[in-house]
This record gives sequence, structure tokens and C-alpha cells, in this order.
Amino acid sequence: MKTDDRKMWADLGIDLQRHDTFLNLLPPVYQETYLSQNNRPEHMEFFDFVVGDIHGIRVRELREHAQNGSKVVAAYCVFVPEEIVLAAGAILVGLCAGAQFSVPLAEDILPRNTCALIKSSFGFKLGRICPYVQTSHLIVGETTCDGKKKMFEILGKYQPVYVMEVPNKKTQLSRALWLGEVKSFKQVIEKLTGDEITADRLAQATKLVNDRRRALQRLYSARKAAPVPISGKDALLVTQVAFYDDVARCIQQVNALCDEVESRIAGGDGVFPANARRILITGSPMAIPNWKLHHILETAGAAVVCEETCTGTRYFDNLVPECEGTVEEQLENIADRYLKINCACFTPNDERLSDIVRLAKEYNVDGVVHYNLQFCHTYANEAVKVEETLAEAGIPLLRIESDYSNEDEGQIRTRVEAFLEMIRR
Ligand code: BJ8
Repeated sequence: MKTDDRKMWADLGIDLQRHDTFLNLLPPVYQETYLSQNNRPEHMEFFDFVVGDIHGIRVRELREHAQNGSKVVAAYCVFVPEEIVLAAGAILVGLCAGAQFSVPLAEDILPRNTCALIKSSFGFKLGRICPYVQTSHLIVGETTCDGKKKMFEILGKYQPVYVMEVPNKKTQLSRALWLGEVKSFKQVIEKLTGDEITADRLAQATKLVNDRRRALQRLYSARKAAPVPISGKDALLVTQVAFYDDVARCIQQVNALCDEVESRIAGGDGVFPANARRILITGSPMAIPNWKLHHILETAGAAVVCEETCTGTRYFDNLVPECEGTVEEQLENIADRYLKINCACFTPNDERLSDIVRLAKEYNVDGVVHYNLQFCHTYANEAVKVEETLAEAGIPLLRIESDYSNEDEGQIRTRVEAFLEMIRR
């Protein structure tokens, strides 16, 4: 830990004592979860470095950006259109929301029966632990679920918050509402930054964000190979880091990793034995450092080969059409792309069901694990339809409900082991 980092954190209003405790918890977990893996791609070194300095270099970059008069915008959901933020010269960061450490702090204010993602994110702000929140000028929320929607009202007492209304259906009327929201968001960002979003700038930003989507799609495509050339844990980490790393650097690093991973495929080099059971995880997003389920699965002999989650395919599937049209036309393209995200907040959400079956086939999986955070009613209820759909398709399913604590690890491991035994090849 560098001395000037401590000064930076103090300047950001971080509670240093609490922050020290939090940062000291991470290395042993990372060692056990990540560094103990065998035969990892060498290019994972960059991602290890990013996590090793999680509140250092990147925060410093954001501070410098802010000191040069630009803005930092923070979000918790993949519905916030990054293209618009970048086109105004600002940076979008995904906020930490995957740690148990901040949950008890949030429970002083929020009901305990709220999902861990909401409590963790709120606790980070309340406890002044996260330098990314502290660096940001605006937090952008959304109305995807009731818990978040109401949490954002309370969060607004501590920091400027703007909430985008995400519709609950995908009808023409809903599309009109969402397009209106996207246009209003552009105005909010222009006002925040004092920069006009021109057609050129928006087209450039769209291309950049698409390039990151293409790089992540490439990585996921490599996971279809047998033996699988990269662990699910490592692939998850890459996506998690993509939420807050510099976009251009992330594209370069993910593509360099893909080069290596593709040459492993050519050489038949894998991280798990060829007969390891291939698993697709679907459900709630796994914000950093939520690695629990992947760790349990992969230390029980499975290979996680795909995630149908917002820290997986929902983050990068579907590109925004790249065009030289007017700002208005480009905003329509952006609105349409984001409305294709199959979040369980939509009713009906049948596209997610068919997506799970499609991915299960494309990645040649032996089974699906449906993961939902405890107290997340949308994903828990949608799991009933996922179960029916997978039963019809003849694909085995295991449903896991969990939070960020370690208390249920033994119980989950027992269920995972029984499931893997059942789907043995
Ligand atoms: S687009 S999945 S990132 S909302 S787990 S907070 S839904 S109670 S995270 Fe999500 Fe956007 Fe949808 Fe994706 Fe609420 Fe459920 Fe908690 Fe959730």
C-alpha cells in the first residue's frame, strides 16, 4: 500500500480504518480463489495486477480525469448507456457491489430482507469505503427492481443520484418510454459535463464500446472449446474488471488474452480435464468480489464455460449498429440495443428462456446452475419458468439461492457435488 494512495483516499473522504480492514481481507481470498489455480493463461497477470491494486491506479486515473475538469459517472446496472457518457468526455464506472463486508453497515438503515447487491452497494457509500463512489460526480440508478429503486431515493441523501426509468415490458409503448429516457439521459450528461454530444463523438464512443463487446464475445467464444482453455473464474474476473477499467486498455488486454487462449485451443491445452462437466450459470449478476459459486463449482471438478448474467453475456451481447446518422438516429439504435437485455425485471421475459437453451447448446453444457441472490424476487420467480424450459429441453438444472456470506458454502458444496455426480458423463 503506497503512502500517496492513503493521502488520495483521505482526500476522497474514505474512512481509512474501515478501508484498511476491507483491503486486508482481499489478498487471502484472492490467493485461495485465483492464484491457487493451475495452468492459467499468462495474460491473466494483468487482471491479477488490477485486483491487487484495486483502489490504487484506476482511482488515481479517475481523479486525474476529474482534476482536468472532466466527470466520472457511476452505475450499478448494464442498462446505463456508456456510449452517451463517453461521448461527453466523461467516464462510466461500475460500482463495487459484491462484498459481504459492507452489508452489515447497510442493514442499519435498509431492511435485512433486501438483496445483498443492494445492501453491499449502499453499505460502501454509507461506510465511505469505496473510492470509486467517492470519486464519482453522479450515480445513475434505474428502476429495474423495487429494492434498488427505493435504495436510490435514500442514496440521494448522500450523493447526487439520477434514476433512469427502465420499462417492465418490451412493447412499442415501452420502447417509446425507454427512448425518451435515453434522450433525457443525454441531456443530463450534457448538463453535467458542459459538453455537447455530437453525432461524431457519439459514433466514436459507440464504436469503442462495441469493440469491448467484440473482445468479450471473442473470449466467450473461446470457452466453447474442449478442453476449456480458461477457467470460469478467470473469465468472470475479466468481465468484472471490464466494468471499471479504461475501455481502450481493456479491449487491448482482453484481445491479448484471447490470442493466447486461442493458441491454447490450437494446441489442445486446457485448464481442466477434457471430461470435466461443463456448466452454464444463469441468473443474478456477480459483482466483484463475488466469486463464491464459480469457486465451489470449479474446485468440485466442474468447468464453468458460460454465464448468462449481467456479468456475462447480457453485458456484451448485441452491438449498437455503427452508423454515421444524426444524434437522434444513433440514440434510437442505442435505445434498441439496451432494450434487448433480458433482465428478469421484464414481463414476460421469454427471450431469456430461449437464450439459456441456445447458450446451453452452443457451449455444449452438461448442466445449468440457476443462481439468484437471496431476496431477489424477480430472478427467484423467473427460475420457475427456467426450470420448466430446461426440463422440456432435457437439460439438468440446479437452483442455488445465496448471499455474499460464507455461511452457506458447505451446504452449496454438498448440493453442487451431488449435482455433478448426477450429470457425470
Ligand atoms: S439488467 S440483472 S444489472 S437490474 S439481484 S438488485 S434485480 S433484487 S441486479 Fe441487475 Fe441491471 Fe437487471 Fe442486470 Fe434487484 Fe435482484 Fe438485487 Fe438485482
